[in-house]
Amino acid sequence: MGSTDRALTTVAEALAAETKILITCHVNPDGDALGSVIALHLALSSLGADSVMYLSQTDPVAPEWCFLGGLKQIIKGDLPADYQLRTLVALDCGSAERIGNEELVKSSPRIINIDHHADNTRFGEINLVVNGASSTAEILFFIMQKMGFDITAEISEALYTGILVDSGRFQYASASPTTFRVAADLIGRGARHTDIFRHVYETVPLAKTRLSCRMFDHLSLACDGRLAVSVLEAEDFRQAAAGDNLTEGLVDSLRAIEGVIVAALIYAKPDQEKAEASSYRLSLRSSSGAVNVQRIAKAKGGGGHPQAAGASINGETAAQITEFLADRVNRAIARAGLK
Ligand SMILES: [Mn+2]
Repeated sequence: MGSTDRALTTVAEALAAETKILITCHVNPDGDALGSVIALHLALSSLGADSVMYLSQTDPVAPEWCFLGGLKQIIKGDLPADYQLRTLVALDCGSAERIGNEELVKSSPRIINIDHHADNTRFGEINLVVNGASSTAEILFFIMQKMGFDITAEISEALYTGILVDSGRFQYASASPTTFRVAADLIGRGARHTDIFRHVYETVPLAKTRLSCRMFDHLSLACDGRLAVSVLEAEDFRQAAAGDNLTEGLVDSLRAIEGVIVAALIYAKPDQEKAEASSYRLSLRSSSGAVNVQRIAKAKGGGGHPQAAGASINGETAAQITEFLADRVNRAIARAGLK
Protein backbone atom coordinates (compact mmCIF):
# COMPACT_ATOMS: atom_id res chain seq x y z
CA MET A 1 0.00 0.00 0.00
CA GLY A 2 3.00 2.27 -0.47
CA SER A 3 1.31 4.74 -2.84
CA THR A 4 -1.55 5.26 -0.43
CA ASP A 5 0.73 5.85 2.51
CA ARG A 6 0.13 9.59 2.61
CA ALA A 7 -3.61 9.17 2.22
CA LEU A 8 -3.60 6.74 5.15
CA THR A 9 -1.79 9.30 7.28
CA THR A 10 -4.25 12.04 6.30
CA VAL A 11 -7.23 9.90 7.29
CA ALA A 12 -5.56 8.65 10.47
CA GLU A 13 -4.88 12.24 11.54
CA ALA A 14 -8.38 13.38 10.62
CA LEU A 15 -9.98 10.55 12.60
CA ALA A 16 -7.77 11.10 15.62
CA ALA A 17 -8.79 14.79 15.67
CA GLU A 18 -12.55 14.12 15.59
CA THR A 19 -14.47 14.25 18.86
CA LYS A 20 -18.07 13.58 17.76
CA ILE A 21 -18.46 10.82 15.21
CA LEU A 22 -21.18 8.74 13.58
CA ILE A 23 -19.92 5.60 11.86
CA THR A 24 -22.06 3.84 9.27
CA CYS A 25 -21.84 1.41 6.34
CA HIS A 26 -23.92 0.27 3.37
CA VAL A 27 -27.46 -1.10 3.50
CA ASN A 28 -27.81 -4.88 3.81
CA PRO A 29 -24.47 -4.90 5.62
CA ASP A 30 -22.07 -7.82 5.21
CA GLY A 31 -19.22 -8.98 7.43
CA ASP A 32 -16.80 -6.41 6.08
CA ALA A 33 -19.23 -3.52 6.57
CA LEU A 34 -20.21 -4.53 10.12
CA GLY A 35 -16.75 -5.68 11.19
CA SER A 36 -15.30 -2.38 9.99
CA VAL A 37 -17.94 -0.27 11.74
CA ILE A 38 -17.47 -2.10 15.03
CA ALA A 39 -13.67 -2.09 14.85
CA LEU A 40 -13.41 1.62 14.15
CA HIS A 41 -16.02 2.46 16.79
CA LEU A 42 -14.10 0.49 19.44
CA ALA A 43 -10.82 2.11 18.44
CA LEU A 44 -12.09 5.71 18.40
CA SER A 45 -14.09 5.24 21.61
CA SER A 46 -11.04 3.92 23.41
CA LEU A 47 -9.18 7.06 22.30
CA GLY A 48 -11.84 9.13 24.04
CA ALA A 49 -14.00 10.16 21.09
CA ASP A 50 -17.79 10.28 21.35
CA SER A 51 -18.60 7.73 18.65
CA VAL A 52 -21.91 6.10 17.72
CA MET A 53 -22.60 3.34 15.19
CA TYR A 54 -25.59 3.65 12.90
CA LEU A 55 -27.45 1.54 10.32
CA SER A 56 -30.22 3.10 8.22
CA GLN A 57 -32.29 -0.09 8.14
CA THR A 58 -34.08 -1.64 11.08
CA ASP A 59 -34.07 -5.15 9.56
CA PRO A 60 -32.22 -7.83 11.49
CA VAL A 61 -28.70 -8.35 10.15
CA ALA A 62 -27.81 -11.73 8.64
CA PRO A 63 -27.28 -14.43 11.30
CA GLU A 64 -23.68 -14.88 10.09
CA TRP A 65 -22.73 -11.61 11.78
CA CYS A 66 -24.65 -11.91 15.03
CA PHE A 67 -21.64 -13.21 16.94
CA LEU A 68 -19.81 -9.91 16.47
CA GLY A 69 -19.38 -8.19 19.81
CA GLY A 70 -20.72 -4.65 19.76
CA LEU A 71 -23.50 -5.37 17.28
CA LYS A 72 -26.17 -4.57 19.87
CA GLN A 73 -24.85 -1.05 20.37
CA ILE A 74 -25.57 -0.12 16.76
CA ILE A 75 -28.40 2.41 16.43
CA LYS A 76 -30.85 1.37 13.70
CA GLY A 77 -33.37 3.42 11.72
CA ASP A 78 -33.93 6.66 13.64
CA LEU A 79 -30.95 8.96 13.69
CA PRO A 80 -29.46 9.99 17.03
CA ALA A 81 -30.68 13.46 18.08
CA ASP A 82 -27.29 15.14 17.56
CA TYR A 83 -26.46 13.64 14.15
CA GLN A 84 -26.00 17.10 12.64
CA LEU A 85 -23.07 17.66 14.99
CA ARG A 86 -21.31 14.42 14.16
CA THR A 87 -18.70 13.77 11.51
CA LEU A 88 -20.01 10.99 9.32
CA VAL A 89 -17.57 8.17 8.69
CA ALA A 90 -18.86 5.98 5.85
CA LEU A 91 -17.24 2.57 5.64
CA ASP A 92 -17.47 0.12 2.72
CA CYS A 93 -19.96 2.39 0.88
CA GLY A 94 -19.43 2.80 -2.87
CA SER A 95 -21.74 5.82 -2.95
CA ALA A 96 -23.63 8.12 -0.59
CA GLU A 97 -26.90 6.46 -1.67
CA ARG A 98 -25.65 3.13 -0.34
CA ILE A 99 -25.81 4.57 3.18
CA GLY A 100 -29.59 4.52 2.82
CA ASN A 101 -30.38 7.81 4.59
CA GLU A 102 -30.35 10.98 2.50
CA GLU A 103 -30.98 13.28 5.43
CA LEU A 104 -27.87 11.99 7.20
CA VAL A 105 -25.68 12.55 4.16
CA LYS A 106 -27.14 16.01 3.58
CA SER A 107 -26.86 17.23 7.17
CA SER A 108 -23.54 15.82 8.32
CA PRO A 109 -21.00 18.60 8.88
CA ARG A 110 -18.25 16.48 7.36
CA ILE A 111 -17.95 13.12 5.63
CA ILE A 112 -14.96 10.80 5.75
CA ASN A 113 -15.28 8.03 3.17
CA ILE A 114 -13.17 4.88 3.55
CA ASP A 115 -13.74 2.09 1.06
CA HIS A 116 -12.29 -0.43 -1.38
CA HIS A 117 -14.92 -0.36 -4.18
CA ALA A 118 -13.32 0.67 -7.48
CA ASP A 119 -16.52 2.49 -8.48
CA ASN A 120 -16.61 4.62 -5.30
CA THR A 121 -18.04 8.05 -6.13
CA ARG A 122 -15.75 9.84 -3.65
CA PHE A 123 -18.65 11.53 -1.96
CA GLY A 124 -16.74 12.56 1.17
CA GLU A 125 -14.69 15.58 2.07
CA ILE A 126 -11.91 13.14 2.77
CA ASN A 127 -11.86 10.00 0.62
CA LEU A 128 -9.65 6.98 1.09
CA VAL A 129 -10.49 4.46 -1.61
CA VAL A 130 -8.00 1.61 -1.96
CA ASN A 131 -9.11 -0.42 -4.98
CA GLY A 132 -6.74 -3.30 -4.50
CA ALA A 133 -7.51 -3.89 -0.83
CA SER A 134 -9.32 -7.14 -0.01
CA SER A 135 -11.71 -5.32 2.28
CA THR A 136 -12.42 -2.10 4.11
CA ALA A 137 -11.25 -3.91 7.26
CA GLU A 138 -7.80 -4.36 5.73
CA ILE A 139 -7.58 -0.59 5.08
CA LEU A 140 -8.69 0.13 8.67
CA PHE A 141 -5.89 -2.06 9.97
CA PHE A 142 -3.37 0.26 8.32
CA ILE A 143 -5.20 3.39 9.47
CA MET A 144 -5.08 2.13 13.05
CA GLN A 145 -1.37 1.42 12.68
CA LYS A 146 -0.85 4.98 11.43
CA MET A 147 -2.74 6.24 14.46
CA GLY A 148 -0.31 4.30 16.61
CA PHE A 149 -3.29 2.49 18.01
CA ASP A 150 -2.77 -0.79 19.82
CA ILE A 151 -5.24 -3.17 18.17
CA THR A 152 -7.02 -5.19 20.86
CA ALA A 153 -8.27 -8.78 20.58
CA GLU A 154 -11.86 -7.56 20.21
CA ILE A 155 -10.95 -5.21 17.37
CA SER A 156 -8.83 -7.93 15.78
CA GLU A 157 -11.86 -10.22 15.62
CA ALA A 158 -13.99 -7.59 13.91
CA LEU A 159 -11.26 -6.76 11.37
CA TYR A 160 -10.44 -10.42 10.75
CA THR A 161 -14.12 -11.14 10.03
CA GLY A 162 -14.24 -8.38 7.42
CA ILE A 163 -11.08 -9.62 5.72
CA LEU A 164 -12.12 -13.29 5.81
CA VAL A 165 -15.50 -12.64 4.25
CA ASP A 166 -14.57 -10.08 1.60
CA SER A 167 -11.51 -12.01 0.44
CA GLY A 168 -13.70 -15.09 -0.13
CA ARG A 169 -11.89 -16.89 2.69
CA PHE A 170 -8.59 -15.67 1.20
CA GLN A 171 -9.35 -17.19 -2.21
CA TYR A 172 -10.26 -14.15 -4.33
CA ALA A 173 -7.71 -12.30 -6.42
CA SER A 174 -7.93 -9.41 -3.93
CA ALA A 175 -6.35 -11.61 -1.24
CA SER A 176 -2.78 -10.32 -1.57
CA PRO A 177 0.31 -11.26 0.42
CA THR A 178 -0.51 -8.15 2.47
CA THR A 179 -3.97 -9.56 3.24
CA PHE A 180 -2.44 -12.76 4.59
CA ARG A 181 0.11 -10.81 6.64
CA VAL A 182 -2.60 -8.61 8.16
CA ALA A 183 -4.70 -11.69 8.94
CA ALA A 184 -1.74 -13.39 10.57
CA ASP A 185 -1.07 -10.29 12.65
CA LEU A 186 -4.71 -10.16 13.77
CA ILE A 187 -4.65 -13.83 14.79
CA GLY A 188 -1.51 -13.05 16.77
CA ARG A 189 -3.44 -10.27 18.52
CA GLY A 190 -6.20 -12.62 19.60
CA ALA A 191 -8.62 -13.06 16.68
CA ARG A 192 -9.99 -16.58 17.22
CA HIS A 193 -10.03 -17.61 13.58
CA THR A 194 -11.50 -21.09 14.04
CA ASP A 195 -14.41 -19.69 16.08
CA ILE A 196 -15.01 -16.94 13.53
CA PHE A 197 -14.98 -19.50 10.70
CA ARG A 198 -17.53 -21.63 12.53
CA HIS A 199 -19.81 -18.67 13.29
CA VAL A 200 -19.73 -17.36 9.73
CA TYR A 201 -19.76 -20.54 7.65
CA GLU A 202 -20.83 -23.46 9.78
CA THR A 203 -23.77 -22.23 11.78
CA VAL A 204 -26.18 -22.16 8.85
CA PRO A 205 -29.84 -21.86 9.89
CA LEU A 206 -31.96 -24.72 8.55
CA ALA A 207 -34.22 -22.19 6.84
CA LYS A 208 -31.25 -20.96 4.83
CA THR A 209 -30.38 -24.50 3.79
CA ARG A 210 -33.98 -24.94 2.63
CA LEU A 211 -33.76 -21.68 0.71
CA SER A 212 -30.57 -22.88 -0.92
CA CYS A 213 -32.35 -26.12 -1.99
CA ARG A 214 -34.97 -23.99 -3.70
CA MET A 215 -32.27 -21.93 -5.35
CA PHE A 216 -30.73 -25.07 -6.88
CA ASP A 217 -34.20 -26.30 -7.87
CA HIS A 218 -34.74 -23.13 -9.87
CA LEU A 219 -31.28 -23.11 -11.42
CA SER A 220 -30.95 -22.66 -15.15
CA LEU A 221 -27.91 -22.32 -17.36
CA ALA A 222 -27.57 -19.95 -20.30
CA CYS A 223 -24.81 -18.75 -22.62
CA ASP A 224 -23.61 -22.31 -23.29
CA GLY A 225 -23.30 -23.02 -19.59
CA ARG A 226 -21.31 -19.86 -18.82
CA LEU A 227 -24.16 -18.13 -16.99
CA ALA A 228 -25.93 -19.74 -14.03
CA VAL A 229 -29.15 -18.03 -12.97
CA SER A 230 -31.60 -18.80 -10.22
CA VAL A 231 -34.69 -16.97 -9.05
CA LEU A 232 -36.17 -16.92 -5.56
CA GLU A 233 -39.69 -15.53 -5.41
CA ALA A 234 -41.43 -14.36 -2.24
CA GLU A 235 -43.17 -17.73 -2.18
CA ASP A 236 -39.81 -19.51 -1.94
CA PHE A 237 -38.93 -17.49 1.15
CA ARG A 238 -42.30 -18.39 2.65
CA GLN A 239 -41.92 -22.09 1.87
CA ALA A 240 -38.46 -22.11 3.42
CA ALA A 241 -39.63 -19.97 6.37
CA ALA A 242 -36.72 -17.68 5.55
CA GLY A 243 -36.31 -13.90 5.69
CA ASP A 244 -34.30 -11.97 3.14
CA ASN A 245 -31.41 -11.74 5.58
CA LEU A 246 -30.68 -15.39 4.70
CA THR A 247 -29.42 -14.80 1.16
CA GLU A 248 -25.83 -13.92 2.13
CA GLY A 249 -23.38 -15.98 0.08
CA LEU A 250 -26.00 -18.14 -1.66
CA VAL A 251 -24.93 -16.95 -5.10
CA ASP A 252 -21.37 -18.16 -4.48
CA SER A 253 -22.41 -21.79 -4.78
CA LEU A 254 -23.84 -21.08 -8.25
CA ARG A 255 -20.48 -19.76 -9.40
CA ALA A 256 -18.85 -23.01 -8.21
CA ILE A 257 -20.59 -25.01 -10.95
CA GLU A 258 -18.18 -26.35 -13.57
CA GLY A 259 -17.96 -24.14 -16.63
CA VAL A 260 -19.86 -21.22 -15.06
CA ILE A 261 -18.24 -17.81 -15.41
CA VAL A 262 -21.09 -15.61 -14.19
CA ALA A 263 -23.51 -16.55 -11.42
CA ALA A 264 -26.69 -14.57 -10.83
CA LEU A 265 -29.25 -14.80 -8.07
CA ILE A 266 -32.44 -12.83 -8.61
CA TYR A 267 -34.57 -12.63 -5.50
CA ALA A 268 -37.77 -10.95 -4.48
CA LYS A 269 -38.53 -9.24 -1.21
CA PRO A 270 -40.04 -12.02 0.95
CA ASP A 271 -42.98 -9.85 2.01
CA GLN A 272 -43.94 -8.96 -1.53
CA GLU A 273 -46.87 -10.54 -3.34
CA LYS A 274 -46.00 -12.18 -6.61
CA ALA A 275 -46.58 -9.70 -9.37
CA GLU A 276 -45.88 -9.60 -13.08
CA ALA A 277 -43.11 -7.08 -12.64
CA SER A 278 -41.97 -6.60 -9.09
CA SER A 279 -38.87 -5.43 -7.31
CA TYR A 280 -35.91 -7.74 -7.19
CA ARG A 281 -32.43 -7.79 -5.79
CA LEU A 282 -29.77 -9.07 -8.16
CA SER A 283 -26.53 -10.60 -6.86
CA LEU A 284 -23.78 -11.21 -9.38
CA ARG A 285 -20.49 -13.09 -9.19
CA SER A 286 -17.83 -13.64 -11.82
CA SER A 287 -15.15 -16.31 -11.72
CA SER A 288 -13.04 -14.56 -14.34
CA GLY A 289 -11.26 -11.23 -14.34
CA ALA A 290 -12.24 -11.07 -18.04
CA VAL A 291 -15.96 -10.66 -17.26
CA ASN A 292 -16.71 -7.59 -15.16
CA VAL A 293 -20.06 -7.96 -13.35
CA GLN A 294 -19.74 -4.51 -11.78
CA ARG A 295 -20.36 -3.09 -15.26
CA ILE A 296 -23.41 -5.32 -15.69
CA ALA A 297 -24.78 -4.25 -12.29
CA LYS A 298 -24.12 -0.61 -13.13
CA ALA A 299 -26.36 -0.87 -16.19
CA LYS A 300 -29.18 -1.55 -13.70
CA GLY A 301 -28.23 1.23 -11.29
CA GLY A 302 -26.13 -0.97 -9.01
CA GLY A 303 -22.43 -1.41 -8.40
CA GLY A 304 -19.80 -3.32 -6.47
CA HIS A 305 -16.57 -5.00 -7.50
CA PRO A 306 -15.51 -6.45 -10.89
CA GLN A 307 -16.15 -9.98 -9.62
CA ALA A 308 -18.93 -9.36 -7.07
CA ALA A 309 -21.67 -6.82 -7.64
CA GLY A 310 -25.37 -6.25 -7.16
CA ALA A 311 -28.35 -4.09 -7.98
CA SER A 312 -31.96 -3.44 -7.01
CA ILE A 313 -34.31 -3.64 -9.96
CA ASN A 314 -37.89 -2.39 -10.08
CA GLY A 315 -40.54 -2.94 -12.70
CA GLU A 316 -39.00 -5.89 -14.50
CA THR A 317 -39.88 -9.56 -14.40
CA ALA A 318 -37.30 -12.17 -13.43
CA ALA A 319 -37.47 -13.44 -17.02
CA GLN A 320 -36.63 -9.99 -18.37
CA ILE A 321 -33.70 -9.67 -15.99
CA THR A 322 -32.46 -13.11 -17.03
CA GLU A 323 -32.68 -12.14 -20.68
CA PHE A 324 -30.75 -8.93 -20.00
CA LEU A 325 -28.05 -10.92 -18.18
CA ALA A 326 -27.71 -13.51 -20.95
CA ASP A 327 -27.25 -10.75 -23.50
CA ARG A 328 -24.64 -8.91 -21.43
CA VAL A 329 -22.74 -12.07 -20.53
CA ASN A 330 -22.70 -13.28 -24.15
CA ARG A 331 -21.28 -9.94 -25.22
CA ALA A 332 -18.70 -9.87 -22.43
CA ILE A 333 -17.56 -13.40 -23.26
CA ALA A 334 -17.27 -12.55 -26.95
CA ARG A 335 -15.35 -9.37 -26.13
CA ALA A 336 -12.97 -11.22 -23.86
CA GLY A 337 -12.44 -13.93 -26.49
CA LEU A 338 -13.36 -16.65 -24.00
CA LYS A 339 -14.43 -19.96 -25.50
MN1 LIG B 1 -16.21 -4.64 1.56
